[in-house]
Amino acid sequence: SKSQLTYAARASSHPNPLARRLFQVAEAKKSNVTVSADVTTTAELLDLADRLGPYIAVIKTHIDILSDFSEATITGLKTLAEKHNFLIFEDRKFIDIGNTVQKQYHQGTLRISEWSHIINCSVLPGEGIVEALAQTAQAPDFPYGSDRGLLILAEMTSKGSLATGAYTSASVDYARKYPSFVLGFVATRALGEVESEVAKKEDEDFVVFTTGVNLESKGDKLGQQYQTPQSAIGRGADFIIAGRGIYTAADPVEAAKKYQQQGWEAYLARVGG
Ligand code: 6AU
Repeated sequence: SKSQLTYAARASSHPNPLARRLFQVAEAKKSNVTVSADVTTTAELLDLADRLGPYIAVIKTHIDILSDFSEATITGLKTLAEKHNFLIFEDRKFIDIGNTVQKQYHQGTLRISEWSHIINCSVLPGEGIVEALAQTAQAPDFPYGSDRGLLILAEMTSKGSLATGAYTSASVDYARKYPSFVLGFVATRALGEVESEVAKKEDEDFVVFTTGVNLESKGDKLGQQYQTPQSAIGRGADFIIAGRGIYTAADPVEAAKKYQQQGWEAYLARVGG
């Protein structure tokens, strides 16, 4: 599968411009780390983004947990993304009928389409959610061009997750049906071999983001389950997402460097480098 190839090779061959950019950033910065910056004020978010920026490929936000979201949040994030060459992933997990998610994505208070390169959705509502988000992002008058993409939440890391079986298969089906907008998956493993109603194309190259990555802990009191960067990348993760393992560490910069180094070594081992 494509996970044996280097990020540079995948960057040069991938049909999706945003996936190409993602792999280029990873290669340039030698980082496959996404930091999940789950802090609750704009000042903390921008401070983390600036300090961790050099060591990460992507920053993942939960913009609706900020107590003071404003224009300054958007401007700050965009400026730091350019300064440090990282992409922004808003973890909004859209999960509704097409008409609603289009408005949540492209209008509304949070203006997600304006600043977030990557979004994610659940396929619980069915294929229509993917179709609706793709339609918005690929409309001729959409202002942000091909610089936007979707990850399908195909599995979850929480104990007792119901995102399994037919749900995960449907995630793969829809990714294959909308390859110009779907970058890949949030999942705990590569999904290329999952049973799917849609035939696999030979050059298929979905990007796998794996969350629930932590070097110090096996889980939390609310059902989160962790694995290490090595295990995640061994199972097929292309990008590892770490939140509390980094931002609650005594020294978040040192922690980010440690995840960067371990994530990169695991990637090199996988591609035989
Ligand atoms: O490292 P943590 O546990 O502090 O944070 C994990 C982050 C959180 C979750 O909302 C998110 O990853 N997450 C997701 C995502 C990214 O969609 C899916 C999932 O199954 N589990 C999970 O923890 O911001």
